[in-house]
Amino acid sequence: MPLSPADETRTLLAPLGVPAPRVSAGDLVVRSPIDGAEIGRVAEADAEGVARAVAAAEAAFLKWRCVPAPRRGELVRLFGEELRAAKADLGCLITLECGKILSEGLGEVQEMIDVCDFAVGLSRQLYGLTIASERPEHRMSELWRPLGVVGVVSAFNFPVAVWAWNAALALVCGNAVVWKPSEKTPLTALAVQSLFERAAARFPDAPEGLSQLLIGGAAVGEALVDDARVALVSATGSTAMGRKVGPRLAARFARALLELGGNNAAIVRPTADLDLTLRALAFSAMGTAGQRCTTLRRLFVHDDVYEPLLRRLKAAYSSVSIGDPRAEGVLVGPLIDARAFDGMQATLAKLRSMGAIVHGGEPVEVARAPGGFYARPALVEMNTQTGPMLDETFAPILYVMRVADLDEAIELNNAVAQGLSSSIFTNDLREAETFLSERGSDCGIANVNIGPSGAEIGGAFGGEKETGGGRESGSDCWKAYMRRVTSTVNYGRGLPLAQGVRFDL
Ligand code: UN1
Repeated sequence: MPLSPADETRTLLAPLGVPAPRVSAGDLVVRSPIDGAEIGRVAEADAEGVARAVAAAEAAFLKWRCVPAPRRGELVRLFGEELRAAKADLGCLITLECGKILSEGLGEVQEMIDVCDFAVGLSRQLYGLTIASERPEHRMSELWRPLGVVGVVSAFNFPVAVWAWNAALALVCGNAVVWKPSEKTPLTALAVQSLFERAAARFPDAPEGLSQLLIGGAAVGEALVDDARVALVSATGSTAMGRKVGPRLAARFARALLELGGNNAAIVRPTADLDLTLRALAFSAMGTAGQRCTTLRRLFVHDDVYEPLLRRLKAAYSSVSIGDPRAEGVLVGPLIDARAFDGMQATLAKLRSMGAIVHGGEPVEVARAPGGFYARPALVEMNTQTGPMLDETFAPILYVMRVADLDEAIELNNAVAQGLSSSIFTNDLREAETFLSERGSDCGIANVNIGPSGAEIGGAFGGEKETGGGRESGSDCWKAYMRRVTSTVNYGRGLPLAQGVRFDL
């Protein structure tokens, strides 16, 4: 019989460097979604605590910015080593605190390790351009300089990887980081902060206070967002949260990097490999119990393959194993809390009242998990894209519609307010390329023959429209964490002016 989540959490925190007193006092009660039982209590930061953390981060930044970037990379390399050593424990703690299955918990730590490796390489590649000057004996170039204090607000569903995308890059770029994790997942954040401190202790060039952790709810996030010393806030969460954060940052001309809601679709065409498609759809729609921002929520299937695909999807949905996410063979764990569960049930009730055909979605009893909120993922047959299908319900609900025409399917893919991720399943080159073309998907991520979720760290991650427009992780996303200086040097004796302007005294 497995340990209770509370007992297992206790065994993991000490090796991860979180002392018991740190998680046994405070007003914020932390519960495992596995059984709803309390797994810790932590103190929340107050306004003064936020100000202190930002001041400490700023002091660290002033020193850190002068450490050469490849040396900064060395700290991130050491942090990656700590993560490798702690992968099993940290992966398990993620599972206990946010309820994703163990393989996904471990995958999340792997994502952190991967982004550390990426950032280490990047620390030697923060390249600027040399630009042809129009003036003789002048040299124009671009210099990339550290930005300052970077705030990171992260969500419960990727409690630590999304912080790592931001922190690893921000650190090699010469910044200090202040992190406000979701109030639902403070324990994994404490563990990661302690692993970071272990790495920093092994690295003499790391100033005190380079990474700060602030536990708390919206008030703490607001104080961070409003602090004039924070140059950039990278925030992941709902569109509603982004609507508050974006304007506040704009009001003080700070940078915003927003990763908000997704309402991701897939298009299935007649030539699709249905075995592959089914597996991809199942992972994207049911994985993480439908609680990824890249979760597949809408499916547009060609008439030729609609019946066989729906039959196989229904079979997969009714047989998928739901339960304790630590157990072998379980693919769908709990929803994060009662609110998420009620939200799912309310959406399904509304869909039924609209006449949609709902398969699954019912509550599931799980042994020894009295306070956990488990539900069978739901498949919903729709005739038109309307009602809740236009919104992101953060739960495993997959809408399925028959759509024969590719242009119409692309139009439907694009006809929602969100623009994060999208996929097409086809073996027809013309269809695949049309989907990726300028008249194709309008999302930040567009895939062929893989689902919309489970992105690698090497690409830029993010999306358009109500998804917020931010890009994190790979490609050239590092530029968001640096300030660009355009520099012109005159190494001649004359003073030619640009555009041929004469200004002779
Ligand atoms: C998120 O759900 O907030 O593409 C991030 C994916 C992951 C990241 C998701 N690599 O599913």
